[in-house]
Amino acid sequence: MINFIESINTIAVKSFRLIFSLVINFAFIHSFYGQSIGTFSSVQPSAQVQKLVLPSTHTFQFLTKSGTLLSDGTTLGINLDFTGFVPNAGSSELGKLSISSEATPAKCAIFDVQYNPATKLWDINSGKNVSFKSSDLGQVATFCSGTVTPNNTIMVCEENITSGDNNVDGYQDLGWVIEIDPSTGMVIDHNSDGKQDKLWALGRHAHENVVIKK
Ligand SMILES: [Ca+2]
Ligand SMILES: [Ca+2]
Repeated sequence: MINFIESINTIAVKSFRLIFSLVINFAFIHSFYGQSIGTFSSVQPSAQVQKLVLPSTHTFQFLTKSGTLLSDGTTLGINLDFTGFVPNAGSSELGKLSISSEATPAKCAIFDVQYNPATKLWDINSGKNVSFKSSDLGQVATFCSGTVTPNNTIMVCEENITSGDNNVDGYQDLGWVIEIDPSTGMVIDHNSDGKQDKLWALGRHAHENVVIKK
């Protein structure tokens, strides 16, 4: 628990998990580059409510929501969780946005996004879900938080260690980290055998998140 005082606060932000099938304050992400994502004026203390309460220093732009039809004919998942922006060539105004779903089976959608300086709004395309090959990975479930790596990839974390080896590869299917290349929208094949991989070497447990130190 973090106790805030009524003043300017600076915090580290793990993820924005909004509880009503929702979406993303991408203005936060943009403000990350302009000033600081974690610096804000306190909101007034109140009872917990089922709505998004923003400090006066931040704005909100609706981008998408659970159930939205994507360009591949699938839909954006439920229980949206980790959201990662991968810049295009270092740009703070053009890149890929990944949105994970903490559900079973889990999903991760990749969108092209671009900031419009004239309107001060983000344009978002219709996106598509990453294809997780069940023959390679077995099941995928409950992507909790994750990270954007220094290599401009996305790591998603399974917070689920239910036993089972559906693809009979000798590995329990669930409880791993998975790395995705947002430029291709594909799970990375780390050993070049033509099959998608989970990151076995990071170990199997209920992964909440992953942090990479350069
Ligand atoms: Ca397996
Ligand atoms: Ca492989």
